[in-house]
Amino acid sequence: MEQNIYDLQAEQLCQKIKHYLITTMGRVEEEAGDEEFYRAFCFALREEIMINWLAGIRTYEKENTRRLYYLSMEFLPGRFLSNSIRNLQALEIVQLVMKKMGRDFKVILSRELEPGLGNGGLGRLASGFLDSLSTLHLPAMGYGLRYQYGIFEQQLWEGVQVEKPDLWLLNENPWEFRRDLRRTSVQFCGISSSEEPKKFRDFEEVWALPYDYPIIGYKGDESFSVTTLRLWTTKESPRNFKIQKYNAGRLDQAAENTALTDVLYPSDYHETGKRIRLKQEFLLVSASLQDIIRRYKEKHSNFDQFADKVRIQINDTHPALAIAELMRLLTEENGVEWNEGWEMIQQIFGFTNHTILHEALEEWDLNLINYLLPKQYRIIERINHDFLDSLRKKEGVDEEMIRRLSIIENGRVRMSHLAIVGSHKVNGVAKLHTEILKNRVFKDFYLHFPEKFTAITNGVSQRRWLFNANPELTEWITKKIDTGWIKDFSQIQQLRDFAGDPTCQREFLEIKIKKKKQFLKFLVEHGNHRDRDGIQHKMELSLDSNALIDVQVKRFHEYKRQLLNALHLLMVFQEIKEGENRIPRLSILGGKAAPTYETAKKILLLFHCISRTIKKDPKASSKLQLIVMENYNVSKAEKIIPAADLSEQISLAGMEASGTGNMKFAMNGALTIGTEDGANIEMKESITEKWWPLSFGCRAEEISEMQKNGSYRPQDLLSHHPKIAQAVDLLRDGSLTENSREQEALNEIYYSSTLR
Ligand code: 26W
Repeated sequence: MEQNIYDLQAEQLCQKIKHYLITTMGRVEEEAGDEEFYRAFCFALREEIMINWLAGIRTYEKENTRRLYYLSMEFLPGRFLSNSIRNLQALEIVQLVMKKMGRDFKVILSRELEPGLGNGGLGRLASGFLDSLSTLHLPAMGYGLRYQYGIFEQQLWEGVQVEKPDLWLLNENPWEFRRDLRRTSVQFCGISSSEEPKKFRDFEEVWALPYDYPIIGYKGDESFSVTTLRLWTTKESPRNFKIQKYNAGRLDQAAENTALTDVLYPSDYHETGKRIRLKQEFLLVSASLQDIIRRYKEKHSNFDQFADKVRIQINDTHPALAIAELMRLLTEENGVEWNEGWEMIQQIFGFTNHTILHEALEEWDLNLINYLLPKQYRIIERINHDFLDSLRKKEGVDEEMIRRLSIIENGRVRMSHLAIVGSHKVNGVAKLHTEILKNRVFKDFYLHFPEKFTAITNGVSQRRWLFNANPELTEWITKKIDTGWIKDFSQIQQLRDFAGDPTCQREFLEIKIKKKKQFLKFLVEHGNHRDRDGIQHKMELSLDSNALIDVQVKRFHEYKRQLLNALHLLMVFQEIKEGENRIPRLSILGGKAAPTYETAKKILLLFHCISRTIKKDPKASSKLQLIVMENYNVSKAEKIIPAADLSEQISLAGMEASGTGNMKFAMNGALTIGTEDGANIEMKESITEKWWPLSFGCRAEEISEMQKNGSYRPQDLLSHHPKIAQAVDLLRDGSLTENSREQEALNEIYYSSTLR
């Protein structure tokens, strides 16, 4: 009976796919390539979710519920198709369709180019939230930018990072819906006259056009919800092109606004201060807020309920201008009084901080803001003025304290201060991180507004990282504890009852081996390395699934300490050469370096040199292999993480705000080697010390101590540990390099890490 229903549904889907092939691509089934088939398949599947998508929006409208809006400059949703099929519990039907139509499901899935509209953790977190909000049927929406080019494609030419444009929009994208009716105008610049200071003229108008993406929640036993991710673009609005500038021979100026959403800024942890970036941030903020207000006004004739109906979360300071822009929209365009408006603002906004790195804290040049956003600048001035006035009324606040708290200081606008002042809650992304915010980074704010600060530890979507990425382990878990964990991950605790059972242990290890084999197969089929001219060559594996798979995948950054991993590999290399018996180890490294981050790029090059050196040594290569994976992204993560035995989370304590890779590996059964940092600490707490065998490095307080009293002396370390010294020496003695460019890079790493 059930088989018949499946068969019928599969047959219907087949008909729809054929229909789309013909009507949208002009192709018949037999002649359609994989790319066309992929697209037609998505179109057909899309039909199945439209009713739920619309119904959800209708319900929220009818019930006039409070809405949560998540504003973020970055989203990293990963591929849509596979995750959506799994969430819809449609895998069996789809597999049947593929069989009927003679297509290879894996090949079709891999046709999808993932939207890399983010740098790393912060963007992935934003997408994870949308997945959860959708699964939990909560009335929420994400707002971001539809960058024509997402995070660059990383190529490694003999270990040198070469950045190529990310072409995710090369073909028509079946997951996006262009919403012409929701087009919004955003204004920059302008001058005001002294008679009417609020009236601006000669401003620059930029049109933002939204595309909507359906974020499909997990279906479970009930029905599923679809949440909207709305991304703005300036590219598709012909009015943004300035023909007069073009005629005057200034193509750059003519196209500045059509190009505004062209590229994602690829420097995480580093604020750029660039004008185009400020324009991008304001575009997101202003277009989204106007959209939010429009939606509210469809239901209300005044703003009395606005602060009750709207909540806006700002993802780091990047959208913090929303505080000034909403204040302007309320008071200047919707007749709300200043004080009332300000009360509303503080109820509406929440602010999440994601890093304590000083270089990453956004500050804008006052003149730049005043020039590009004169209206908003005046509002910021007034907000700051009122804020400082209220502080002055407090006891014990001197002018030095005022300077430290001021939003505007020293010719710069401090976006984190604006965000804190305008929000009712400020959250760090793990306990330790929040403590550091309270006691160090935003100490003065915490002193005056302790009630605002709160810790909300990050999470990940078990649906993408376990349910979808590891069907074998999913099936095993579900056999033991049923499916409740797919929606509510706390239920995974029930597995404890099985942990000591030898049969369960064996079953679990069998699955791990299976995932390792699949990954190794993927490496053999797709893993290439490039020579100095960028030409790809097949990669050879010297180890098999018996090897320990040791993985560090994340952005390249000094605080993430990939360098320590490299030095450790050199030690292992030496030990094997000296005849020590070590278990075979396959070390996998992956991650992008910001294009201007020279040190990170040198560390990437070092890994290449180490990998090559090991490969050339027959004895070492029978026990050790290092593979640097090009262009680490969400899709690659889905393949690597289930196969890992060891998860490297070895940050400089205090610096990794939370970390989320740590959780993805842990839920796939890898052991963590980790610093007591970010969410590692809380993971260790809940796993308990007993089952956390691999703690690594100093704790945050020890690091602070060392920094305070200058007691970190790498030379002492080297003189006490000959094995480490021997490994570190390889950096400068020429044994890893083949040319002077490489040796210069390694020398720099050597001297900057050992001379202090
Ligand atoms: C201004 C440029 C810029 C862009 C992105 C500066 C800073 C960022 C992010 C804050 C970098 C980031 O992704 N931070 C990571 O956020 C994750 C989600 O909260 C945390 O798990 C990571 O620890 C944190 O490094």
